[in-house]
Amino acid sequence: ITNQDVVNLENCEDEPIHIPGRIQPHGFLISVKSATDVVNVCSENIHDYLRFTHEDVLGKNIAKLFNDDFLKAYKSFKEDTATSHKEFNFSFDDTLFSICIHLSDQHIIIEGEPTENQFGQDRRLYNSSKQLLGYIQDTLTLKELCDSVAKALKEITEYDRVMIYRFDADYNGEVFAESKEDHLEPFLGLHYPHTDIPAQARQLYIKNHLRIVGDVNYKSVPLYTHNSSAVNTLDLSLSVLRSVSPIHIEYLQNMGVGATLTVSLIHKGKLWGLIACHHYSPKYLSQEIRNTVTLHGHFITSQIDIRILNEEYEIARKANLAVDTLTTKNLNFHRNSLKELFAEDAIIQLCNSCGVSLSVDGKMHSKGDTPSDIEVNLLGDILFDFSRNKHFSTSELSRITSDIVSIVEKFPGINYYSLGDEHNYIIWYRYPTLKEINWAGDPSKSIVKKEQRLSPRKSFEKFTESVKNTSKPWLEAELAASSSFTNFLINHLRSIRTNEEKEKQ
Ligand code: BLA
Repeated sequence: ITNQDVVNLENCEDEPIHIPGRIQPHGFLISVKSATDVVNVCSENIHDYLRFTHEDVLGKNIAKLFNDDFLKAYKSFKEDTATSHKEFNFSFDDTLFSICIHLSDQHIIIEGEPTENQFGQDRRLYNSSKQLLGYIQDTLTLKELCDSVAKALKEITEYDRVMIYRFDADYNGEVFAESKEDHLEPFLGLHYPHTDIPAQARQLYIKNHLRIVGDVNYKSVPLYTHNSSAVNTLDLSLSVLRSVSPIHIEYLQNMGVGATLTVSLIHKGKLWGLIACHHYSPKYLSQEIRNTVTLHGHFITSQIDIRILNEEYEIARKANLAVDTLTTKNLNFHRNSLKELFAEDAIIQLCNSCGVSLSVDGKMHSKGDTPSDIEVNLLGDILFDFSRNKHFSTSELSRITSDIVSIVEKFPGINYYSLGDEHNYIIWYRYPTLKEINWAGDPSKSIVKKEQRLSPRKSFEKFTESVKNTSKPWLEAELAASSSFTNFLINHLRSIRTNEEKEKQ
């Protein structure tokens, strides 16, 4: 990622996507001032759906526009301060609408989309949810669960492609699971740069969990206030019809997509990923199916911790076993006892390293594949300063130093603990894993500047990047094991020194 992109990225993030002043055309929107019940904003297309035009409704009290049944629902929403969102089906002039009401600052926003009475759908949705519980019991890893959910959602929603998209720590993403029509090329395993979904969009998706673009080629509908002047201050963050960013529309067009559905996967308050669905022609979804997709999203996120724990459990068990092998040895309190510890393979296995060096008062002990003693001494000094005499681990040593090229290249994984001062420390090492990342398009060209306007990339052609000089990351369980062994070592060294003091006297 170059500096040029960083400049552009800030611009991408500047787009105020929550106040577009426009909606998608597959429904109408009116906004009512909560204090007065007077309509102050209306979409231009309301006449496509209801008896009146936007001029008819603007400035009117809502009681003059709708029948008693509707007003009852409106009032109950207004009075129920615990609910910020209400959905129901309602008929106007024999047309059934799916209605969403929510609060936006001082406004009550009412959105309506024509919907069909889908008899028998309840049972179908119930069955699919029941199936989901089955998946939860039958699948072990998070990956397996996501595969099953993608498959189930493809059946329920009938989108051409359903993906579970997962973010890394920098919000680059990867298609983690996918279910698609056979004739489509797979996106599974492809990576997408963080610039594809700018920060303000990710922020919005934490508040509003579901978005639909019904027809990528739609013509957006303006919102008007009194005197038919355009409105671009009404906050549509929680609106279901919000018109999406034109830059994102261009992106979808470049991808050849016709309609999308996206559901946020939120874990511990952060955007963990997205359920991203593509269709290659326009597509709309009933409220019931949308809710089912959202429910599936919750299923996934509720399982993240449990699944990761399952996967790490086995690693933790082995690591603890290795630590036990070492700490339950019957050691004497002389320096030669360290040799005994270093005779055990467990000392490198406890955190799945390829080697370990221990410096005690400047004397080096090592096991497995390690740098030379001279190199370790240099590294020890660097890590002592960098860690401020504490603990430091990395899978990419080159991030903190390029001084010792041979170590940076051969042992990019470093797990360091100080044992009190610069002459006493332990370091575990890891080899590099040559990693290839397949990007959907060159990530350094993810933003194009065209006639002073920002544009997404045109090409999603596979671009392979080799990442060198990184090891596998150190897992929580491996760090816990090395930390616990280090504590044992600190106590053991203390006993040795006390013993030496005694023997001197
Ligand atoms: C939004 N970009 C998004 C969204 C996705 C992606 C999923 C959310 C849209 C939604 O929820 O409907 C990206 N879509 C993807 C990816 C895949 C996919 C990675 O299907 C993978 C298969 N986008 C750019 C550039 C800019 C940009 C350069 O590529 C800015 C200059 C902006 N993307 C952008 C904006 C949004 C967005 C502004 C918010 C759209 C909105 O909600 O209004």
